[in-house]
Amino acid sequence: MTSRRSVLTATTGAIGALLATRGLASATAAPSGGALILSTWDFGAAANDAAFAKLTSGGSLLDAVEAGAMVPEADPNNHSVGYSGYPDRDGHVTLDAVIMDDAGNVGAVAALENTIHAISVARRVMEKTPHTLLVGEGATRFAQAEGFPQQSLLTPEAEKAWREWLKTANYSPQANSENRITRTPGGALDHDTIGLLARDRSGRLAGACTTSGMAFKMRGRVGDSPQVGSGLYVEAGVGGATSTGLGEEVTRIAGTARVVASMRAGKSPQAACEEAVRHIAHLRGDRIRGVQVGFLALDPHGNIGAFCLLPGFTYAVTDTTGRTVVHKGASLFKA
Ligand code: SD4
Repeated sequence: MTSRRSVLTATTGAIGALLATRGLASATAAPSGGALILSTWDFGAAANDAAFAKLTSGGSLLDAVEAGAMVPEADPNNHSVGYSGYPDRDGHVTLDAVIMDDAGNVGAVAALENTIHAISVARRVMEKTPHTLLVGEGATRFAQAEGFPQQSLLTPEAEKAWREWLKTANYSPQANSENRITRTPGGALDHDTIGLLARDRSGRLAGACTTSGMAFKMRGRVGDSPQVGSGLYVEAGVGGATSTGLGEEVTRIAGTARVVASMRAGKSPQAACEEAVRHIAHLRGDRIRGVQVGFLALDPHGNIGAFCLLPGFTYAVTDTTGRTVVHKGASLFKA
């Protein structure tokens, strides 16, 4: 179902000035009801299919979101999740991931090296340690000790792009690189994150988020993705949310915790995503010109929300029959 409508009704202050110069997008309403699996970007479709297959073959919600996240992690053509991710500026591929169910069980890794399936290491952190997040060398050693296969994640293609980038070392993240085919080191290929939310027929929820973060990031940089309440948040009886885009802008507002808090207070998933995006614009004004951030949300009934700063964000929705459709996210700004 599509309907044209205005996203914002009243605007004031910094955001009002921004909108005056940049124009406000008309929105396409997110489809509502009946969604079982929801994930970021075009490549989310294949991940949703894997998650759906796992759910319908008797897997748990955690099994499903893990299986979904593993698809782009293993894809050598996806240059910023898992294997073949673009490295940091020192040439190291480092991965961030989080997995969470709606009972507050959560595990995460940040700056993990040498293991393709960061999401599975995150799950192992959740299941086998008293902690919620392991980082850097500690995360890498934990994965090794747990028997995860160790290998270099830097492919010749990603190394070539990094060496090309080193010539200018110009760091300028570009919006919507996730869906672009032509990619420029330091620009277009700088991030591809999958955030995935799933629900079962009884309304229980779980989510996963995995990425290699921004290409050519500073060594040690961790974005929103592995941080509970930024890249992912899930709460029983309320809903779940995940994010993509420039992680710093999500982290500074604890974006997905905010979306779920709005849902807890009675907002629909769509209204909750819009509120969070609007809040970033209000806080950051001109500093988020050209920056993309997108949120997805799912409630226990299968109602979804999707909203972003700039046009170009896409997301994949799988319904209870297993049919998957990729939609364009409505955006706050026209450009
Ligand atoms: C990050 N949010 O590390 C991630 C990047 C991303 O699609 O979402 N890319 O900032």
